[in-house]
Amino acid sequence: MICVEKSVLDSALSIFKAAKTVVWMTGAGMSAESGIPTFRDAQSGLWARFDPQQLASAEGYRADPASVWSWYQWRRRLVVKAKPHAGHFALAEFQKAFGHGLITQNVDGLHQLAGASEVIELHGNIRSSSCFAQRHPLSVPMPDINDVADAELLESPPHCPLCGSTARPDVVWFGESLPMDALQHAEALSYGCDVFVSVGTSSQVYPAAGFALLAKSQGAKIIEINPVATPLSEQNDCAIRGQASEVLPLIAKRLLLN
Ligand code: BV8
Repeated sequence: MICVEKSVLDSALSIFKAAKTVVWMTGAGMSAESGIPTFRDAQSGLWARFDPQQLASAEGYRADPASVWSWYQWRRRLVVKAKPHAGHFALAEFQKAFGHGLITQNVDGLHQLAGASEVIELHGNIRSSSCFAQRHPLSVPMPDINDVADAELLESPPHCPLCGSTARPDVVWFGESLPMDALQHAEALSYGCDVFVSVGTSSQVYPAAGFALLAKSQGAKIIEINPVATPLSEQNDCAIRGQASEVLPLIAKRLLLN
């Protein structure tokens, strides 16, 4: 339990209360407390046992489709078990009550499960699949909720009935371009906001990590919610060193009830 200093919270709240347009951008740290490992946290992160940069790439898939597909099936089992936490619900409330923008790097769909309607998914969504060669949509059901999430389980990807190519998740891999609509929508929101809040991201993956800098370049205030500092921290107007599931409801209590 990380206690947020009252002075820091008050400073963030005064920024929110003076704001006209607020944009939130979340990363893997937003889903950590829902049981989905982050990419970088040493003790449980995806990097700890695998090299996501290798596995989350077309080269990695070409080299070994079964291992990459199995890694995603392991992650899909964690996603199917994951529930949104109080932080996800708080962001959905900010969207409903104040029209705040919501951009996510996450592929787990937890923001939508918490009731957020307009979610800009920069890196796609692990819940849907398509074929590697032609991107024909494939319906590959999410694993059963009782499936054991076994990272060692090796399974072959299903084949596309149209072209015979094998299945891949509908996420954006390293070296792949982000969906143009998501990119343009995120750019427009970042360009036009006067407060940009970064939640649970190490701010190391681009172009996502660039949106806070774009907002800053237009005069927006930057708030960072993360237990630790990141490369973005030197741009912060306010850093709340805490966990998403604790900090966001604290802000919601003060913003929504006043
Ligand atoms: C592209 C889907 C171009 C897959 C992911 C400059 C410009 C453009 C590109 C680049 C560039 N420099 C380098 C690149 C290449 C690359 C890149 O950024 N590499 C990095 C490693 C340097 N970018 C790309 O390849 C992008 N593509 O630009 O294409 C192009 C142009 C033309 C033609 C062809 C290509 C594509 C990047 C998208 C990759 N896909 N995800 C999948 O999920 O399998 S990225 C993936 O990693 C996640 O989606 C996420 O975005 C990223 C991990 O970052 P975080 O979310 O920040 O997570 P992380 O674990 O790092 O940090 C968690 C944080 O949470 C920590 O700070 C921790 O302290 C905090 N935390 C922990 N617990 C909590 C918490 N915070 C709050 N509460 C808690 N409880």
